[in-house]
Amino acid sequence: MGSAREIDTGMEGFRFWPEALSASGQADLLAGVLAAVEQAPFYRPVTPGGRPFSVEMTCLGPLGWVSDRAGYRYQATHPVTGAPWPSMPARLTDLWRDLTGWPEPPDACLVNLYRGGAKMGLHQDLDEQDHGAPVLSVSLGDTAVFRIGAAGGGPTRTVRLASGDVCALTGPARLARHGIDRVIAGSSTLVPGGGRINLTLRRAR
Ligand code: MD6
Ligand code: FE
Repeated sequence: MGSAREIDTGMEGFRFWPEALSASGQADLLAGVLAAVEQAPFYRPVTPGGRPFSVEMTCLGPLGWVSDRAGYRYQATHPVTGAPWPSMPARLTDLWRDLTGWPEPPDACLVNLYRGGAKMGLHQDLDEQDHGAPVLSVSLGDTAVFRIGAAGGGPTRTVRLASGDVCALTGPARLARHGIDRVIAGSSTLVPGGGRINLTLRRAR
């Protein structure tokens, strides 16, 4: 992996690259993502229990993560349009290669949009086949208060994720519990219409 700051989360493997993307790098990446998303509009999924997420979602790449009454899974098509997910911008797959050093490219990128008080409850990323592969997270727009704690329970701590920050769950932290407590509205002007966009790159299969 590239050089990262190790944050004391009580477990090894949470890696943090503050300001990994310059202002122009953030703008270029966001433009690429928003262009792709024109073919795959944000939608609001529901949990298996039928509760709508406060976060809006879409995906890029061969596979996308979806949630509905039938459960959580990866699938090759957008659940609303039925079309294949658009491909990931090359700068995103380059970032994965440069920071994770993982020998295979990501095959799924979940795009989360936080607006108007949206947040995400504590969860583990468990739907991927190989939990040995890292998950890489790129933050764009408003700063988020990210909460993380060990898989088995115990204390959690928070880390602020600002626009251009990148973090990864690797090794023992790969199955950490994590979520977004809140997003600080108005802390960035990057995302048109305001809010935060988070990209998580994974190896789903
Ligand atoms: C978010 N992130 O930042 C939610 N998952 O909007 C995640 O759920 C996440 O940041 C796996 C690895 C890193 C993450
Ligand atoms: Fe997650």
